[in-house]
Amino acid sequence: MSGNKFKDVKGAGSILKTVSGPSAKSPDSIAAQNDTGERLLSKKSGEQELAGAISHNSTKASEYGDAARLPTMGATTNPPGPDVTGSTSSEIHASEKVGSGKPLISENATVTSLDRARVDSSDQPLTTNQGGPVADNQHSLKIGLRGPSALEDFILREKLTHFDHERIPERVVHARGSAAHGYFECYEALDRYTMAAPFAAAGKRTPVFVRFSTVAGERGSMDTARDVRGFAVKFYTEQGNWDLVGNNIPVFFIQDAMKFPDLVHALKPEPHHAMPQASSAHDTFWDFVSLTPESAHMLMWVMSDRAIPRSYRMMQGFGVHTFRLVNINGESVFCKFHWTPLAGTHSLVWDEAVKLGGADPDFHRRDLWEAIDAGAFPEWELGLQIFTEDEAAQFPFDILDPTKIVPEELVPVTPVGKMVLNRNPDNFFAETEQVAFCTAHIIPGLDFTNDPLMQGRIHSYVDTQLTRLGGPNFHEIPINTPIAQIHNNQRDGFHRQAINRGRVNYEPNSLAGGCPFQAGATGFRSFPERIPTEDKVRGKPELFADHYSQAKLFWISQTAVEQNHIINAFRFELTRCQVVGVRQRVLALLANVDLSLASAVADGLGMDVPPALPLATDKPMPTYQPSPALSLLSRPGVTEIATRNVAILVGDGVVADAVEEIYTALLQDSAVPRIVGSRLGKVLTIDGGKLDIEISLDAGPSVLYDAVVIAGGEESCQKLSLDAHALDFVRLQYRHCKPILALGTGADLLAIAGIPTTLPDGSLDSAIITAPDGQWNDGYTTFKSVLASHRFYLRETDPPLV
Ligand code: HDE
Repeated sequence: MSGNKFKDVKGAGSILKTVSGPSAKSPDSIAAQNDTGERLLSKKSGEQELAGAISHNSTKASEYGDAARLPTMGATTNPPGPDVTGSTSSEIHASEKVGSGKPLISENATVTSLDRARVDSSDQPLTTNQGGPVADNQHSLKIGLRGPSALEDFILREKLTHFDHERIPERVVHARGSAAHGYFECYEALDRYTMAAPFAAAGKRTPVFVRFSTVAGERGSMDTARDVRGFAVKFYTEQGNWDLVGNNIPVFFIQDAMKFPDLVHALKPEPHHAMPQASSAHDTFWDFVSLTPESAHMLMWVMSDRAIPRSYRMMQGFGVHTFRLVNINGESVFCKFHWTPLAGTHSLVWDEAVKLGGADPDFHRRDLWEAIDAGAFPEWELGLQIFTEDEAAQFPFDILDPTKIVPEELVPVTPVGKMVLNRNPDNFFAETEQVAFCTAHIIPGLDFTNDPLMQGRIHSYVDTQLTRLGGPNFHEIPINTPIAQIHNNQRDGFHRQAINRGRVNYEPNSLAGGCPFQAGATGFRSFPERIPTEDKVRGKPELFADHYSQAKLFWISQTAVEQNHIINAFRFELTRCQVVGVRQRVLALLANVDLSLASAVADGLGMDVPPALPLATDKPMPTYQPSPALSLLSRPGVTEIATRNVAILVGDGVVADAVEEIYTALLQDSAVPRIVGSRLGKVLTIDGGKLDIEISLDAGPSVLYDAVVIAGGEESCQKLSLDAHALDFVRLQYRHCKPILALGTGADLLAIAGIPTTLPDGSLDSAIITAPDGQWNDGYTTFKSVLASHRFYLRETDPPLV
């Protein structure tokens, strides 16, 4: 072997050089036979072998014409040894930092579970970010105890610098939100429709991270504003991440991405004085939407109780757009996604939502967190509306129009799986704030449609992260990494974490054996939808011009209670507007939806209904029969009282036995009782004992509870009646249609507060339940059943009596 001539010499020879080499000789003619030389030789000769194995780009011809329709797998060949595709032959040297010295082959170690990024500091001393121990965390370094601070104080400077940069831009919309981990479990394999990984087999579980949000408010705004709620689900599948970035309302305001910035500008606080926060109740919003009549349908939903959910756990979610499912044979059907909460759909009442904004701006965040930590895991069923292109062509609306639903009477919703949220995040910023949802994140088996709103979203969500998360490597932030492997030739950029081995960062290549090679037919392939010959054009299809028939459908599908709430919501919003012309235009829009609605709203504004807005089309529009599925009240969900908050009002002289027994009964029913009194500390019980107050009336006002129990005891009742907070408490429980259980003389408090025990029609208010102190069992059973149905709307009057 020619290398022999270098035997026993020290250096490795010319093979060490990183540039040029012999023209045709084998590389071993230029290396010494020592360890270094051997390693370099094996790497270099392996490279020659690899390059030789791929003589040409064998898939090139398949890139053209019809052949390109079926992508071919890239040419690949295995390297003769792991060192051949490494960056450096010195990688065998191990250390605590560089690792074992044994390269990880075919693996991306950045995609392992979040455990890789979790930190716990128990039993650890304080350090700098460089890991240096910090001796004193109380003082900056000064020249003398009363002297100036030293510039060299790198510990102070690191601490302040990090602090100074702790904020990132909030999301431009959906800034306020809360999230949780969980899983999706498939009921049955859906392979006849889709090869999407989460639907591959019955019982298959896919991890998910779900973020709920409001749209308009800033990051610190209140949870209970009237607003659409975001419902974004990230599925971590073995085929990559799939993000279903939906809302709790199945339609949208606009029909084309071009109008999104205008819509959001009009909705957000007005630009001159940055008011109002988290609210659509201002002129610019109503100005824009009344000039954008395609928003009529969405406005009906947003003015309904959907926009003030009782809990994230009690609202539906929708994918909004029509998507495609694609099976392994490349056959496709259309699909709409529906999430339905097993707890039923339930809402706040408006007066309560407004007051909650002050009493607990974190109401929904707290509710989600507490439920999950308590083991009452929120659950939703995923349902699909599946229909063919031919069926879609017969619908009286365009399935590409995001202002339209596909009524359930036309295409039923088929349940396909269940989502369970069973784990709160460890760290709000690292997970909930840094999670990056993106409509472009889809996986084989799913595809987009030409909905022009969706098409714009495919661009926007990646784009926005570049500013929000500081560059193109946001996919490497632990919450965003898939559980699937990531292998490509993207490199560098701010905050890059992956350390890619080897010198190859391009494709096609032979020097890395062609790797990573294109997946070909097993990779994501866009559905080859046929586009008829068309002109390039800016415009909308004709059916998009039907702005009102589904707004009407929504209106006629609501119960009387819900219709009243919608009327009041329009009144509230338009009252907050100042420009009469804007109010008038909204009334003119409503006149096209329903005259009784328009005139009831006008009545609340002291106005007459103006002539209806001109229609955008003179073509006849479809009429629909009411769809009961559109009423929130049609989905009561489970009939249990788990997680409902129940206040037990007590004062000195309370009959404690009954309180303690009811407290225990509520706990047994998995409800959340709290003993509420004028101030923290203890109250004296009627028999001389003491009872602990858990929260005071001012810190825990009525709106925080789903129901109240007024404890018995003459003195207790009298003491409470002297505290206006207690009187407010029971009045608001009444006004907000919540069940009231009064034990023994506790009922006196209701009379003092002026609460009627009969309904406006003279019949008994069956959600006001009285029971003797010692015999509360029957009363409790009735109380529970009213509480399970959430609200007793029969009590509601406009204006409220109490
Ligand atoms: Fe979004 N939307 N959106 N949106 N959206 C964002 O992405 C956008 C739309 C939705 O919890 C942003 O990461 C455009 C419809 C949710 O992190 C941004 C258009 C629906 C969330 C963006 C729409 C949504 C967002 C802001 C019209 C219901 C919160 C920060 C073309 C199907 C996700 C971010 C989370 C967030 C753009 C319309 C839902 C700017 C351009 C319709 C749930 O990229």
